Amino acid sequence: MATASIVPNAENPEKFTGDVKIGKPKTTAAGIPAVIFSARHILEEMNAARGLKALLKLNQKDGFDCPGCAWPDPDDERSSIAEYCENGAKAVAEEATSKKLTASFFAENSVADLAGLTDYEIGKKGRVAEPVYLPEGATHYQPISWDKAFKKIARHLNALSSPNEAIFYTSGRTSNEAAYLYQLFVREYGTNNMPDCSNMCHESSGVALGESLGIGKGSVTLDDFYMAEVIIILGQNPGTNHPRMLTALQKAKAKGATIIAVNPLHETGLLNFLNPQTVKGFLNIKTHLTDIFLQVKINGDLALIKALTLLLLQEEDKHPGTVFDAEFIAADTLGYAEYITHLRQQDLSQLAIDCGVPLEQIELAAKAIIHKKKIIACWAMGLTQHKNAVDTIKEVVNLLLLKGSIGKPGAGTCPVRGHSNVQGDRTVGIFEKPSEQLLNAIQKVYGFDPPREHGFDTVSAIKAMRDGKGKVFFAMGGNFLSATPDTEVTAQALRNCDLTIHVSTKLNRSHLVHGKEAIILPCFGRSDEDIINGEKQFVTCENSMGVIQMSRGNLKPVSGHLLSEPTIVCRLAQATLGSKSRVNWERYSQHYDHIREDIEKVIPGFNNYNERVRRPGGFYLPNGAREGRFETQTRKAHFNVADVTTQQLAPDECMMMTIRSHDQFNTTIYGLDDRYRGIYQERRVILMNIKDILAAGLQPGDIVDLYNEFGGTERVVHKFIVVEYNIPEKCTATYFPETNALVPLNSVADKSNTPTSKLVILKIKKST
Ligand SMILES: Nc1nc2c(c(=O)[nH]1)N[C@H]1C(S)=C(S)[C@@H](COP(=O)(O)OP(=O)(O)OC[C@H]3O[C@@H](n4cnc5c(=O)[nH]c(N)nc54)[C@H](O)[C@@H]3O)O[C@H]1N2
Ligand SMILES: Nc1nc2c(c(=O)[nH]1)N[C@H]1C(S)=C(S)[C@@H](COP(=O)(O)OP(=O)(O)OC[C@H]3O[C@@H](n4cnc5c(=O)[nH]c(N)nc54)[C@H](O)[C@@H]3O)O[C@H]1N2
Ligand code: SF4
Ligand SMILES: [Mo]
Repeated sequence: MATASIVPNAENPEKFTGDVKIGKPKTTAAGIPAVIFSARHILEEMNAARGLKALLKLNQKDGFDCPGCAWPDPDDERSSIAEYCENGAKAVAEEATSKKLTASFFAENSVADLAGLTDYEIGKKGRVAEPVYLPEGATHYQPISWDKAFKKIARHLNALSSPNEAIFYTSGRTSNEAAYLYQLFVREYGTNNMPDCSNMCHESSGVALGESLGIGKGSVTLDDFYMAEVIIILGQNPGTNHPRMLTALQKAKAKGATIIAVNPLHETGLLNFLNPQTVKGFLNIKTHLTDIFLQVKINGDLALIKALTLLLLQEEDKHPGTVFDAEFIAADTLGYAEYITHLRQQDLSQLAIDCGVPLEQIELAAKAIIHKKKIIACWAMGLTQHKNAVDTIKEVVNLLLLKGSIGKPGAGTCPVRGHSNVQGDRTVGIFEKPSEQLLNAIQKVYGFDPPREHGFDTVSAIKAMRDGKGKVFFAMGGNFLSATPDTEVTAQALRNCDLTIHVSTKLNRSHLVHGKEAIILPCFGRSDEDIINGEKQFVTCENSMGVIQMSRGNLKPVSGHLLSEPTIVCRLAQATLGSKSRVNWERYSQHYDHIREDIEKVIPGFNNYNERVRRPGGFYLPNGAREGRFETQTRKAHFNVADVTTQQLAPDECMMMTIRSHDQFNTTIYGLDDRYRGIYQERRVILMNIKDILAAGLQPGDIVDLYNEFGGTERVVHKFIVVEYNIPEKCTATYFPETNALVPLNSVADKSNTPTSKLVILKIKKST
């Protein structure tokens, strides 16, 4: 059986081609090329009829929710032919492919053979078409019936000395219905070990917003964008990761908003936009999006925001009552005086040095904000995946609070979520730290005692498996091995397990680095038609702005052996819990309306769920912060005081952020090009400032190895090509997941425990 070679190393996940082509970064996003690229991806994976059938229902009110990101659909006008972007089309192509992996594929290809492929090649293989099982010591996955698979898993789960030895991961594509049943099963089985992708994603936002504003979600709706005076976009690359956000920004600009972008890179999508769905776009008339671009150093954001609030304070001192919203601050917030005292101790020029942005530019940004009252702050992974992420996000909130820019139209917080239902999964109970309210509701409705002890999040789950405390690993979607930090450690952790199980649509590396035994359970994706007892079922999702909508796939599944995620959970629960269970799993599996009837009883905000979700466009969940109610313990919004910390670097060290290329969805690699950044045919690149390249005695095009020594352990990845790029000095960028092996498991954000994937200390040495 293959072992060591399976771990991504110099050759994996992406083989080093050495064949990089460097062009000029693009200055305009989308436009006609985007339309052409979408079509190409669709046609590579399926025939035109199937492709068209899928695209015509993508993001339509009677169609299915895009399996890409969590950006919301417009509440009102939707284009009837193309309410999606290039990356949405790629996500559909990836999922709705007509290629499939049957028993003969697994008989012909050993696990070791498959592990030798790149992630790109693995993704191109097609949908997993039937359940497969890898017995202990075997070299090939082999077919297994659904019944036998469930029995095997149940036997393992029931043999554990404690339910806390099992770990149940969730990725963010799972529907509300599946996620709700999954957490219910896991809790009735007896554990809160429910790590999810959110632990690596917006957990820091959840913690920061929960503590400061009383709700761990954003407060704005899409309409707020069109009323905003200023939109600040921090640590986010919407042109690639939330492309339809550009349409919202374009509309906001047309209505007079000023856009400020904060990013170490001049990301194309923040510069100019050609909307292929408008006449202007078609005629090549672009919209200039960002008015003020602040090129911060990696993790310079806390210092930058503080510099902005200090400049606002100076103006308020000069003209009292003209800058801050005194009435709002007095009525609705706590901690203002302490924050102002702290601010007065700050040194403006030091803050400018700390964030790496010239003071004149910060002053320009302050000027754009000073007399504005309707400000929206958007952010994503550039803020959340840092040691001080929670404090940085709270500093963004401080700015909004000073301006009274929360709880009113055109203003508020907008953490832009990643996976299409990551927010919904959390809403319906996927959380290793469940609230007492949730547990009490479960107890009341079902009559069993859910466990109260908090469970493992992603990082602690890896440690538990590494240390032999986690023995069965079950994943509802995702690609745990490649998405998590410290790849070698995670690989060993998974190998330590007795059994690893993945409910998946596509083959990925987590199926190839496995426990002693392993099972893959193939499921429907968003685009698949799901018919039970002759009736078409639908599921529901929550987007980044708290709208619950239905999603109904319309494509014939590639295989008759797939099950839906809700059905898989019901059958797993029946097999594992048997007659002990207090839940009527059979009823849930007969019609998803029954699941929603009970979600309504357990989760606040879902009243009349079945009726309201059938209305075109769905419904908004309640949101205190949006309505100006702060559901913190004090019933007030909280200012937060946090000092700026700067990274001390030795002369031969620099900082590395791991980012997404334009041709991937997380660990799914669609292609090897990063079109907007002008990098083609090779993912093993490191973007560096020319001064750093020369100071290290290197030249662009050199091949280097990357080292991290956090905690006294040496981590290394080999063969990366040095690319000269417009990035601040001492800052570098590489693609996720190739460099996850360098992200230390123990380097995490305070409070949220999110791996610090945007700041890894690096040493760079020429490859020998
Ligand atoms: N096509 C596509 N869409 C996606 C995804 C995908 O992989 N592909 N992934 C989905 C998921 S799960 C998520 S979470 C989102 C991710 O969406 P993003 O957060 O936009 O994704 P990243 O590539 O991680 O980009 C982070 C951005 O932050 C910047 N950055 C890094 N460090 C810092 C910093 O210290 N300060 C500041 N100000 N900026 C910084 C980087 O230059 C980059 O522009 O996208 C979702 N949508
Ligand atoms: N270094 C570094 N690491 C990171 C990040 C980073 O920026 N830098 N970002 C982090 C973030 S923000 C996130 S969200 C995580 C992502 O972590 P994950 O969510 O675990 O990873 P994905 O790559 O999104 O998972 C892709 C797999 O999900 C399965 N899948 C797709 N659709 C479905 C479906 O409908 N149902 C089921 N059951 N399975 C499906 C397919 O088999 C596919 O191979 O990665 C994190 N890791
Ligand atoms: S913006 Fe996101 S949700 Fe919308 S079509 Fe594109 S990938 Fe899909
Ligand atoms: Mo994410």
